[in-house]
Amino acid sequence: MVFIAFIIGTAGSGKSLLTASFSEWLKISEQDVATLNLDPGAVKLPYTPDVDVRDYVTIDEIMEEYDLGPNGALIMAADLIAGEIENISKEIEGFNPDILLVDTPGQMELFAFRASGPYIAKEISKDPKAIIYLFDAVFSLNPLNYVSNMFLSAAVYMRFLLPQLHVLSKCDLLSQGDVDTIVEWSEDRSTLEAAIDKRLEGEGRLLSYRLSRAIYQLGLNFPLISVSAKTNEGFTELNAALERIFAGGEKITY
Ligand SMILES: Nc1nc2c(ncn2[C@@H]2O[C@H](COP(=O)(O)OP(=O)(O)O)[C@@H](O)[C@H]2O)c(=O)[nH]1
Ligand SMILES: [Mg+2]
Repeated sequence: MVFIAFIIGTAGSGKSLLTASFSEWLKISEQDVATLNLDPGAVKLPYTPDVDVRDYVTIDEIMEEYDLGPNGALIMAADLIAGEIENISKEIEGFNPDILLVDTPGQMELFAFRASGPYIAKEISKDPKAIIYLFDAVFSLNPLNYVSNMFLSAAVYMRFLLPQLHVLSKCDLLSQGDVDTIVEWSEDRSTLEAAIDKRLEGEGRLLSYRLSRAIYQLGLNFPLISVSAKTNEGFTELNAALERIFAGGEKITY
């Protein structure tokens, strides 16, 4: 059985560095982990993926072959990956890890908001899967940005319908006080509403208020786990949350 965690978030939210640091951390904790890069557009990765979609699909070749620019080629690549999923699955089976961390395309919409992403997530294996959704800490410090990210995470949830963990990434870039504030918003609606009230105005305030209410009412608000892929802060909590999803709180690797 391979437990699969897809790391999803907006461009630059820290997916690739989290894949790198968290997989190293899991290895040191003697977990049997492997990494899969699903970003065909990645030029340089901070880790060496065990399985790499760039072995199957490369942006330069698509640009050349179909006479496309980089954006068109990225969209085409996202769809072409779906056709390679059987080969990718076979490669993963060869590694047979206990847990697989999946680094998804830089631009989240290429994975989350096209038909191919959920198809890939479904077809990659029959084993248990989860999503780690990243909230960029610096971006999320503004209540309006925080609420728009809640909305995006809810949209991702709706697309995949998989257990979803919510992570506040890059928390080393904020003061502990600011990290605590954002985490509190994710746990206690009244603190978020107070911040919206105090720091926003006009239509931005009204929409943030109503949107956050709707997401809370749908039960699509999840507590944030604050992590840093630079300092490894929060990895123990992230690992414990994954173990709760995958192994009922037991260790994943014995
Ligand atoms: N300080 C800090 N920087 C980070 C962290 N995670 C990622 N970054 C930086 O943010 C940028 C984008 O990260 P990357 O992992 O490539 O984002 P991706 O587009 O989601 O894969 C890079 O310059 C990373 O070095 C973090 O936890 N702390
Ligand atoms: Mg990346």
